[in-house]
Amino acid sequence: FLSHPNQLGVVAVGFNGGQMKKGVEAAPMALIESGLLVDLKEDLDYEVHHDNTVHYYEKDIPAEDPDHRGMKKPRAVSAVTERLSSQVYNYAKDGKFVLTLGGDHSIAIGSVSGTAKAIRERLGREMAVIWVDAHADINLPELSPSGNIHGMPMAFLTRLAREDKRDIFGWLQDEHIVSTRKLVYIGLRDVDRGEKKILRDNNIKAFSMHDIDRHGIGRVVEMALAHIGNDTPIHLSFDVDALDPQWAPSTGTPVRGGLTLREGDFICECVHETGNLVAMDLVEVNPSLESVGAAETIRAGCSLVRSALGDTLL
Ligand code: 6HN
Ligand code: MN
Ligand code: MN
Ligand code: MN
Repeated sequence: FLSHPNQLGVVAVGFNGGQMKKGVEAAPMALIESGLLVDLKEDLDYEVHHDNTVHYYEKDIPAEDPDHRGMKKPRAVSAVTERLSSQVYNYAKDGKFVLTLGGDHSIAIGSVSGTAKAIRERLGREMAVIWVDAHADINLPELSPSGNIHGMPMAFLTRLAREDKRDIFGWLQDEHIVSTRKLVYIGLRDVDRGEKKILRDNNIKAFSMHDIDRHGIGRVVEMALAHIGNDTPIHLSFDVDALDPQWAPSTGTPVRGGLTLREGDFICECVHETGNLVAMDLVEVNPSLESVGAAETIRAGCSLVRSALGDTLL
């Protein structure tokens, strides 16, 4: 599905407004400084397109941003993701692979919508999303326990949550939307009550840690890919908190009992092997939390990205 499989567009998104902890905005710089893009160029032979900027979107963030329907910083998240959506779209419409480095997971409203629109226009197809996360991030604003928008991106992306105000996600159009049938979760273990009902009522495919314990990661990835079908473009949205805190302690909402780093890499490798991957997000690395684990978390993040971009041993 890529017209230039060796060309990679990178967007570095230094945004933390989808949740309350500072530090996650420093992740793109930390990932890049640890050599991620150089590795992709030199070891994996990608032609990397990057504006050599970490975007903080200061000019897009409004001074006044009162809560709306329980959402915190709704206009800031909306403005940043609207901008990001067109940055991602611009790479994806040329047939380049798009890598988005977050930032908290609210930014997926921008990255996923941008890819979805480009894939519709370029190929006339609906893309699938594989969401690897401890959390489902599909809270409706009214049912969210926290009001943090990083717990809601999939609700807006599927239109289960809707808002008409242009400056609060009203910019999301039909071409940005992902079907609930084309969404698959892997790694879930902390899903809110309202989210469980949404997953059930909409028949959304979800593989929890329980499923991984029961079937093994190999079988789970096979089932996830079978659900999507083998002729569908894929956007992989990887929240580093899907990994167990043993491997990725420096993240805002850690949950014990997660994936090993190898299981995370394995998911990425298998998705790469399909040949259908068109975009990836890596989000929720927060180098300022758990200072002892920051370097390890950054290394884990780099490893996941390299795996998704085809870094296999042989
Ligand atoms: N993330 N379900 C919780 C909430 O506040 O809605 C946690 C969300 C975490 C979001 O990790 O991207
Ligand atoms: Mn998430
Ligand atoms: Mn999460
Ligand atoms: Mn919870």
